[in-house]
Amino acid sequence: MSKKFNVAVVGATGAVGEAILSILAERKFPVEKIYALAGSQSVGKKLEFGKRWLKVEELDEFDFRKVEIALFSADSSISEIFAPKAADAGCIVIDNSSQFRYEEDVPLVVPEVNPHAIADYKNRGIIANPSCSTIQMLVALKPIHDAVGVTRINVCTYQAVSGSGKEGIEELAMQTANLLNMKSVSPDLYPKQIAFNVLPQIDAFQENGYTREEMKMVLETRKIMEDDAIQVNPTAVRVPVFFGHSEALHIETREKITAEQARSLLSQASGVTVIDELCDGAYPTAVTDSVGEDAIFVGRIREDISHPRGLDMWVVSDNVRKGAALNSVQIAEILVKDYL
Ligand code: 3JN
Repeated sequence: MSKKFNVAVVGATGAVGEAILSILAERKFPVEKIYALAGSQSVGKKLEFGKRWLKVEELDEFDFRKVEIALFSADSSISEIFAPKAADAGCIVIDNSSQFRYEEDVPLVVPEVNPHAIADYKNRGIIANPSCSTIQMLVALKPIHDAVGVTRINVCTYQAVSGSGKEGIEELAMQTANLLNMKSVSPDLYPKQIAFNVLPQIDAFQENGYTREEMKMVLETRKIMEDDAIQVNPTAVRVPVFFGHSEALHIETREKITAEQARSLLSQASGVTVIDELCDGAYPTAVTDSVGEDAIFVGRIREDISHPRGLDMWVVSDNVRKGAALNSVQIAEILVKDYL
């Protein structure tokens, strides 16, 4: 019989935490015991795990010696304190926050792109999960980078409110309901009204004029692709969509690649589904194609008429699933298969 593992999910009551539990059950991850952990306000709540219900336990009081793997999907301030604690207790942490992503000895992994980096979990006992907007972009670009070298990426994102967790979903739902009922709204989580609007800001502004979300895409792309020469120029935008991030990518490559060649490469790539024909609606959209799916979807592949080695494409993905929960579970699957 194959080995089974004791697993903890930290931040289990959040949008990503709940998705991690459901994906672990759905993919039959070899779980012996599973613990759902969260802050004191959630203790005693019940969460679904396959056909069972788990009682939420308090993170602060949990003894990480009881588990071999911990999947964290909490604030970076929680990861900062508890991930090293868990690693010191001998547990391997897969962390969804930005806390450790840019530390040199912590691997930052997208299984379709750099699965070999998982081996470096031994350095600190921590593996970092990239941000959702980076994951879907790199799953689409890796096959092209391997074939012709991507030198520059201009990207504009259209990110769903679930990227901000349950509070983002609540804010869009409340504002939409209020406005449809002729009531006024005032922003709370987001800096401006999100319902029926588009906000060119995700996360805090940095000194260089970009936002933190945008700079995450720059730094993470170079680390995951293991190529410090890749130039990335992002604009990250919040849109009034509940689930599914979209991205318009405009890339420049070292050698010319035709749209047809790119379409063919991407059609064979792992984790990618291409929907791309020159007729109405023959492209993927976040809501109608990506939600609930493992793959990222690519369409609108075309040669850039303004650049001899430019290529454009449209990429959509379920941000809570492949952008966070599934990517973490895929890392855990490789970890137990190849390293434990
Ligand atoms: O807004 C999105 O669509 C993605 C947001 C991710 C996010 C939100 C708050 C804090 C992160 C992240 O994963 O980078 C963090 C963080 O850990 O810094």
